Amino acid sequence: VTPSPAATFATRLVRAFAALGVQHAIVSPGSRSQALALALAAIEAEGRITLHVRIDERDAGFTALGIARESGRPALVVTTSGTAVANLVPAVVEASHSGLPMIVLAADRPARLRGTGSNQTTWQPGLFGRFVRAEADVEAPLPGVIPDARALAAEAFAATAGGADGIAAGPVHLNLQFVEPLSGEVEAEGDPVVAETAAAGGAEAEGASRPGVEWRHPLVPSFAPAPPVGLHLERGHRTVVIAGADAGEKANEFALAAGWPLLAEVSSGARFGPNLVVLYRELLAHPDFGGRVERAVVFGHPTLSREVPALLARDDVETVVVRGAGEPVLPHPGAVVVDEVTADPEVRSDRAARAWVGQWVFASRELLEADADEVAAPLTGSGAPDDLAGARDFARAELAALRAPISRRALALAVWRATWPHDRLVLGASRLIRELDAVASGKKIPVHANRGLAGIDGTVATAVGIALASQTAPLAASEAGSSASRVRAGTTRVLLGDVTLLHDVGGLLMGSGEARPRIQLVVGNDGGGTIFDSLEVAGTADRDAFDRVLFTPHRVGIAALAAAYGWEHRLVTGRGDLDSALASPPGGPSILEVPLPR
Ligand SMILES: Cc1ncc(C[n+]2csc(CCOP(=O)(O)OP(=O)(O)O)c2C)c(N)n1
Repeated sequence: VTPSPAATFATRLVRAFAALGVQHAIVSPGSRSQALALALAAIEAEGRITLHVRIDERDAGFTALGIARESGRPALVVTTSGTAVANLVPAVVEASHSGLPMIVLAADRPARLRGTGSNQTTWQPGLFGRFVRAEADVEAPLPGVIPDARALAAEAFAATAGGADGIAAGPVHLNLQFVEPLSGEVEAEGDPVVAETAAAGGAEAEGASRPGVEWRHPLVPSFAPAPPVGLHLERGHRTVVIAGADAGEKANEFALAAGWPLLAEVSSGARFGPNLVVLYRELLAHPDFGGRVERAVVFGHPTLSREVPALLARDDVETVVVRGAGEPVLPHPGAVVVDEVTADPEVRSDRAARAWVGQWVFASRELLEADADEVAAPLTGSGAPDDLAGARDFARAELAALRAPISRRALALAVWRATWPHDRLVLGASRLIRELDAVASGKKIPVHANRGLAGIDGTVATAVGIALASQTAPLAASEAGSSASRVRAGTTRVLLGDVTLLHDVGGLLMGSGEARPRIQLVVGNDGGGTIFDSLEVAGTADRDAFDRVLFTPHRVGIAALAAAYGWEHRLVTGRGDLDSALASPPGGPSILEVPLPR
């Protein structure tokens, strides 16, 4: 084994990231990236990082996204050169829009080979366009000239966390050129080059952590730096608080303190509390409610209704947008974007103000009760021992309720009921998240959904990342404990459509011998993408053409798919079995398939 500058640099780099607090790394196999992959395997053996192996880089990227969603910390994603890096684009773009950290370590061949037709070589720098907060093209480590790994890691770690000048967290791309020998012996710490850089301390100019490193800081215009702005709102305007995706609890606290109705989407993290208006869509469309709104305060990224964008587009509604993790929402040219918002506290004696919030909450409750689940609860018999007819009716009604087919709404509500604060709920894009948003009552549970761009891609891998991060205690807290003590309770339940599952079949594949988290994919199988049935085109287009290119029918056997990937599978067709199947999922990965009518 010869000493390898590549191995030395890779080892220093991954150690530096672990020292900064990175807990998870995802590796996809490849030759050019071997030094990074082997270095990670070595530090995992020392208990300093948790390593996950994914063959498909798309899934590696979304697994990292899920880990960041759940933990708030970046994971490392290691790929080889060429199309391998390009496969990270979907996860990187979603992470950018959602304001989530992620550190891409993309191996590359030397820069001089770009544009020469050299195998597996392309222009990797710039590949992620404006969707990375920072990008460095790093020349290959050579004997005696090894890039300063600690400085690189520190700069990447700071850039992915955002924060400076109001820039949101987001992905970072370290493009790492390597030449042969691509792996080998690791040189001891304290070699002359590292010592020399350390002695220079922080005196080096920004962008020159080492010769041979070129930093670029692309910017999404909407993330442009801006000085922090605060705003105080006075009482007296009929105001609603809107909580879109990832709004978080602060939206709830604000609505409560100010005494205003809270219109919180199911993926907002704020859907609970006394001011919650569950049927906000119906009320926004009503002239006595939506029609009377004068001011809206927006947290997070509203994506689930048509009524919220319609409200925010109105000239007679003053809109205040509170910046959060993701890309700021700019629904109207007159909208005011702030970093902090406060309001006069609710005054109990202000009857007009109390009536405003009370009307919204009350009307929503009334409507919800009127629209209760369509299958009635079993009748109660008289209980008299000789009432045979009554007992028979009771038994029949009970049986009918248990055998009743499962509607989309019943499925969504059953999943909501089964989920508790120690669990995680992940919602795929498409109909089921909207169905749940239409009816879910207030409940303080952790909900995740990739609503940055609302893609149906990467849902399984994102959820696996969330499960891995939520079911593993932080490494530092468990140093003394056995691996068993690092396992936390709870199930990650994922509510998704069949097409969304099929888009990310690769997400079912986990590295051999790795932790298999307790995750339950609840698949509403209606044989295609039925969301399009509700669009105008469904009524105007040729039926067969519509089905072929929009509905996209399939006959994939989900049970066989599950078996192929070693996931448990259960098919549930009646309501009687649904609650118990959701309440007691298997200990590892499983799929609960629920056939739904188109
Ligand atoms: C990556 C990506 N490709 C395409 C779409 C467009 N799209 C939105 S929903 C959908 C169909 C989803 O079908 P399914 O998961 O079965 O849910 P259903 O509509 O039946 O509820 C598609 C293709 C998207 N959002 N993201």
